[in-house]
Amino acid sequence: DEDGDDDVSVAIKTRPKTQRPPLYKVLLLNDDYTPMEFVVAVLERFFGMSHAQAFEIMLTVHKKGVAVVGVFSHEIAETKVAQVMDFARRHQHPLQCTMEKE
Ligand code: NFA
Repeated sequence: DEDGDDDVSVAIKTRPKTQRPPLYKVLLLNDDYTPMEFVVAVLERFFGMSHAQAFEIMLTVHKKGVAVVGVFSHEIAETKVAQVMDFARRHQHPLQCTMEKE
């Protein structure tokens, strides 16, 4: 080149920032009154769990106080929470379901 120096090139890999939408954990909370079988039915109906899976997660909530029952987009998580809360209310159980950003 013009000044006589040698050109030395170093290739640097750049990673284009791929945008992923945030995910939300849907949580089920324990209480003293909702029947265990009702919670199992909720997990089967709204979260597509097998009976065995649902029973296992229900027991985790019962013993630990809370468990993550699924991870979804904001819109799907909101829908799940609304479905569970509505189903519980209609059956007059105090079961609580919430969501939080992962
Ligand atoms: N703790 C409730 C009971 O003993 C069962 C339950 C489990 C409620 C998970 C809410 C969530 N009947």
